[in-house]
Amino acid sequence: MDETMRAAAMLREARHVVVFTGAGMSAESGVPTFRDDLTGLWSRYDAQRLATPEAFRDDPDLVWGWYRWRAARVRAARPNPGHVAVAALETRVPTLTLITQNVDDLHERAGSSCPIHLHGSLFAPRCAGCARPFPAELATADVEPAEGRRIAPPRCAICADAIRPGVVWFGELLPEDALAAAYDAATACDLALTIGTSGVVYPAAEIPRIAARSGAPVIQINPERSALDASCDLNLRGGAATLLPALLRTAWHTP
Ligand code: BV8
Ligand code: ZN
Repeated sequence: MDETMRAAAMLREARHVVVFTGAGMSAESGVPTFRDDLTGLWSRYDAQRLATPEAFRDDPDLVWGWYRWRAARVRAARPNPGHVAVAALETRVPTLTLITQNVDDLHERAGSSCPIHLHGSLFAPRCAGCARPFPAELATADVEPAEGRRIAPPRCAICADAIRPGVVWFGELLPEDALAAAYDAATACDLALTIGTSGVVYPAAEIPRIAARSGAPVIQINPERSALDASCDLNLRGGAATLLPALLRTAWHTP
């Protein structure tokens, strides 16, 4: 039986599936990944330098401009067939827990009901001082973002501190409730899919490894090798936008 057939059989039998996604999930929507050599933000900007509280403190306009540019790229993008397949999977398996490292909203726009965002969202700005949420539409009211353009962040109406992106930066703690829910699901599931992640950013990268340690088979979808290969029972080499729809078609003989 070929690997897709084996994966499809496991999917059909599963009662609680965890789907864990990374930047590669959105690559075929044209949203740059962090590490992919061709489009990886990491190679075009020093993402690890920009995605930190220190960078925002030292140069808020550069960092805010970068996130505004990324948010505009996501708004211009559309969910790809991989996102649509993940949303469709919700209606196919008894319980599905979607856990994403991504800060885009493409899972939601594809119809996934409640993704767990471990690293926050591009569309939930908040005050860097008092943490009050800031209306996303107000955060984009001024200049048009452009690659490399500095944009001064708006100020909080209550405490006058700078508005910051609602993402988790390197060196910042992940949202406690999201991480706890993700750990619980990874421990309880009987099958995990890890899709489009290099598996090197912690503690998120623990999720597929917790599923494996808890006895669930783990299936990876990634065109390249990743740090998760050794934890996976099946490594399906290919893009999410192609392999995920094929997997569902094989599992449920849908067109
Ligand atoms: C923290 C939001 C406590 C911002 C992001 C051990 C334990 C705990 C912490 C650490 C640790 N070791 C190191 C750390 C520190 C650090 C860390 O993990 N560093 C790494 C670089 C080693 N972790 C943290 O700082 C975390 N905080 O632990 O707090 C603490 C506090 C103080 C001191 C210590 C600990 C916070 C991490 C969150 C950072 N924020 N995002 C933003 O987006 O701007 S992470 C960011 O990078 C993304 O969100 C994403 O999650 C990550 C990149 O990972 P991937 O999603 O895997 O994407 P990547 O580009 O790497 O890979 C893409 C994959 O897709 C590739 O494999 C490619 O082959 C594949 N692909 C490409 N095309 C396709 C495809 N797959 C399928 N289909 C395709 N078409
Ligand atoms: Zn404030």
